[in-house]
Amino acid sequence: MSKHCILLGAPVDEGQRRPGCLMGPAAYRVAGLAETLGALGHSVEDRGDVKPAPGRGETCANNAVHHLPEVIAWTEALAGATSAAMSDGFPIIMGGDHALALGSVAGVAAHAKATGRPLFVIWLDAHSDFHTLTTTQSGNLHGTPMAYAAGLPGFDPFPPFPAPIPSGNICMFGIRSVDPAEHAALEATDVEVNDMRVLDERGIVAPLREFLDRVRAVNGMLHVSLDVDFLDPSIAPAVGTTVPGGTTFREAHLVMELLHESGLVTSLDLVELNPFLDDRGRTAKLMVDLVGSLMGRKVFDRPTRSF
Ligand code: B3U
Ligand code: MN
Ligand code: MN
Repeated sequence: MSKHCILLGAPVDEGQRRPGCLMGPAAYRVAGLAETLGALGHSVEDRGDVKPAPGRGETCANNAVHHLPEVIAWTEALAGATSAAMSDGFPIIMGGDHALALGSVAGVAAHAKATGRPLFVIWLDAHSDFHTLTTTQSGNLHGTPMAYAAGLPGFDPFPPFPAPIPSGNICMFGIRSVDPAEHAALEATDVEVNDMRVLDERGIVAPLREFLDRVRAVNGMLHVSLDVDFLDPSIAPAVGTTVPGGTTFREAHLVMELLHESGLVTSLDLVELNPFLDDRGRTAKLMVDLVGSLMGRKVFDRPTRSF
């Protein structure tokens, strides 16, 4: 089924300390994201880069936190742009660091609330990004969006999250770096954390299919948040926080193909690409190829599994 894809540039760099993610949207355009989608039969509308309002000087008790006003301004701007795009088509948010998901997931949640459909999130990442403003020690707000979306307390200067996502609707894959405070917070929830141990033992297909079956059973909407560090750094070097032991090229494409086959995905974030660290554009190109698989590219048509 062809979709109307809406590209939103989100050159967010303030959620971490290694400048370069702000070049991400340009790199996706250069790597041919729009052309890839067009070749698959989708219509594409590039709405350009979202522009946040100036920061308003908000502060919080944790002195480690940096760029709080700027990230709040991004959150507001991206929530608005993403919920508008949800009404018009299939938003693809081109990051930008993962702090952009504070806004994109808020926008998706506002839209889902208006439609009355339950929202699910699949978090493809080495990290759980489950810190609050209180627990983060690095002060890097790209480590917080999943806790914000799950409605955890500790986000006071932020706009209240429009419709907190039940933690049982959140499923993480690729996880291999979790701080102690995130670990404790996750244990108190129903978030499904498929760390690399699970993937090594069970493979990626079974837990993914189980999750997709749960989404389908309640006619849910599914937001995909794809962090470059989900991938092993040997194939995706253009990321500030490399964590060894990530998913392989083949696992990542398989995840995207299964997500496509499910027909459930309604929005997508592409985050943490830092083109300054790339090797002749190979990470940007791999990310674009993965979007191709998510949006229907396949070598052969196969009879799909009856769910
Ligand atoms: N959990 C750590 C590390 C981290 C989270 N997300 C990324 N890195 N990319 C933190 O700083 O919150
Ligand atoms: Mn992340
Ligand atoms: Mn990460």
